[in-house]
Amino acid sequence: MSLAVCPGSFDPITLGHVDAVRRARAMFDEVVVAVAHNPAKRYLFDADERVDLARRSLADLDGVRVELVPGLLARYCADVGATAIVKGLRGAADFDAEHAMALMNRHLSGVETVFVMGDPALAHVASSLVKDVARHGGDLTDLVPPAVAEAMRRALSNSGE
Ligand code: COD
Repeated sequence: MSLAVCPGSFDPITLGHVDAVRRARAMFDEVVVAVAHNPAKRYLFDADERVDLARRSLADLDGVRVELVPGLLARYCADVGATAIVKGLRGAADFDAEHAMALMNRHLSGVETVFVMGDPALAHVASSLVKDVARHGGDLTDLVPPAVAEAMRRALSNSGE
């Protein structure tokens, strides 16, 4: 049984993430979407909310589950016997950011990272940009699943942003 781990912040999960998870599932028997922590980012949603939104957005995908992964991703991958980490790429900027992480994860646990090219129609979709669109009252259709759009509007109105 092959197992892929798709890690990310998912703050929040977007249609670009969903596309990458679908592509991972087409190659591996089972996929764990690992909601992890990136210290470089300030999050809109706490970890439990990010997990909940990811679960609701991926509920129709068989063989895919969502887990909160505190601590080192490489340790989690070794613990669960992951076949590979799978990351989506939008372009060269993503590759530059991912290259060192892939080498570090391999150094720490021996796990390889497999990259999938995302749908070019979603290449502009990033959680940070989507949050900016939401803050300014823009249309979130075609960017995030409907439950995520609703949660973003609520979170931003509660935070007064
Ligand atoms: N199309 C295709 N792929 C996409 C799209 C899109 N439209 N949008 C995003 N993606 C991809 C990104 O390229 C990335 O590969 C993945 O989806 C997740 O993106 P984000 O932005 O949600 O997540 P990041 O980049 O903040 O995730 C960083 C991690 C949380 C994975 C990293 O910090 C980590 O592994 N943290 C755990 C602690 C650890 O082990 N640290 C050492 C790392 S070497």
